[in-house]
Amino acid sequence: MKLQERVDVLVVGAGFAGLAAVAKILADDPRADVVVIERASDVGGTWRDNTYPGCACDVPTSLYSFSFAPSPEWSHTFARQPELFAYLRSVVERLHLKDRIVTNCELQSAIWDESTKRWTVQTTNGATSARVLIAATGALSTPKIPDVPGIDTFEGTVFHSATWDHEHDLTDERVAVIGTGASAVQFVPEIVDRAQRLTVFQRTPAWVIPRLDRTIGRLERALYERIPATHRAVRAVIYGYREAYVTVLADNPWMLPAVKAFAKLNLRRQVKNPATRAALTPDYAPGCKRLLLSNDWLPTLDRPDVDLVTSGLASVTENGVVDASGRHHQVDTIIFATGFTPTEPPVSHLLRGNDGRTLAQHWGGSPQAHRGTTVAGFPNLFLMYGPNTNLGHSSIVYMLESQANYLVSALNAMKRRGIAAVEVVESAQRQHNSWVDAELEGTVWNAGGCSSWYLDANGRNSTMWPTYTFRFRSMTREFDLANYRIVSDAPDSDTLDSDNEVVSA
Ligand code: N01
Repeated sequence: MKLQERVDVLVVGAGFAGLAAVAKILADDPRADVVVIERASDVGGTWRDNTYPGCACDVPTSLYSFSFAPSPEWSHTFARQPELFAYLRSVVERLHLKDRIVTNCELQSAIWDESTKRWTVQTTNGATSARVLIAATGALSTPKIPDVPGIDTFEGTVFHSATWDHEHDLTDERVAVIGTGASAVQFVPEIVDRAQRLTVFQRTPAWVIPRLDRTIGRLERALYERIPATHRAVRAVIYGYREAYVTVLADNPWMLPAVKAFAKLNLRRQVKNPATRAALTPDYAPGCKRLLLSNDWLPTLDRPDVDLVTSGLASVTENGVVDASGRHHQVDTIIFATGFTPTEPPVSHLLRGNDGRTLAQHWGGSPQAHRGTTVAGFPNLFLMYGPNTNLGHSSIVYMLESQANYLVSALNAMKRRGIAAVEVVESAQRQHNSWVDAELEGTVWNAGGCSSWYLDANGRNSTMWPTYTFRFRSMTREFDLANYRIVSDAPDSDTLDSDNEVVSA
């Protein structure tokens, strides 16, 4: 499909976030003029790109899927990547979204034009003009590879977990894995039998608890298909149980020692070598970094053919890696499982607001938005998975659907009132972020005693949603027009009067 020169609503990205947005817009108004651009050749976002061995969701799939597109087909309670990718493609088919998506089309820049009240957008497929821009580019889509001295001299193979090199055979190789986060715990147990020797570089140990995964049998799937209410009931139970995590992680951190005792028991049961066990014991509260779910990560690190290096990665040579104690480890392949850049999203460098500055310049290293979605200075811009919408306990899909409700409500408010554009007022944005900061105070994500990617360059937690997800759902149910500067179709901006009516400036 070709990108048209003018569109009412332009969505950037066709992963969970972009598909939630376009599906909800079209459900509300099937004739809406909405187009999605996607830089890759297919939809799926993170579930298209992350194909490393063992890649799976660590949130139960009944919850980690669209409420408006349930699938009775899941083979496991924690779905594997191929199934999630297939699911997103099936949603596109089911909801007839294909004609709305332009693939192989990457956003290059989007500049707000105050005179036309529209976004001027450049892409790899040409230019377009959009009244409303929805950035659904994902928070965990740009792999982060640390700048290790000597990395360019390495003569073996190097790749990141999110861009797995499937052409490369690890059989009988000496492999170094850098990082021990949510991705590493999934693929290391999958490759350990193939490699001759594995050297895992751990900077900070993580708390690990069992993954209660099971296959979903034919009968259960048939039940979900014939009586969808049963599937909805399961989803509701999982939702409630996951929300209960907040009671501990945010509201009652005094209960965390119980979680710690449980995780320690798990560690003692799975790792026999006392030195390895000591190296794998975190010194911060569980939940401060993402709690990892795995049944085979810890036993893998206890194997004699696996080295756990905790002194840190100092440099890379042409045939190996040097740890901080100066020891050289000869390896054939280095796999970086070093995560992403959520607090410095690349899209923030591509969007310019009404003062000509980029979103990254506005943020100065500390992303902030109103209700995680709109930003002062950026009229008619909606961020999916924006600042402070990430979760440590439940499904991001729930948050994305909430944001999609909010933007649909905004589009309707604009249509009803004949408004060309809305821009959140700075004081409302500030108030929201003060509230977020206050709620985060004392939670495990701020006060758990670790350094995590939830904290940005300025030390602010600009990543996590601080409380129950239903509070976000209620906050995003209705568009709060009173918190916005209204821009009418007239050439000059208008402001609100006390009754929230449009008045020409
Ligand atoms: O990345 P991470 P990930 N030298 O940032 C280490 C989501 N996810 O790809 O802890 C040495 O968690 C770093 O060490 P430290 C999920 O939200 C979801 O594993 O910073 N090491 C850490 O051990 C998750 O949180 C699913 O000290 C370095 C690791 O690399 C997010 O993706 C599944 C280093 C990075 O861990 C990212 O997970 C998988 C350096 N210079 C992932 N820099 C779901 O199922 C970093 N590290 C939904």
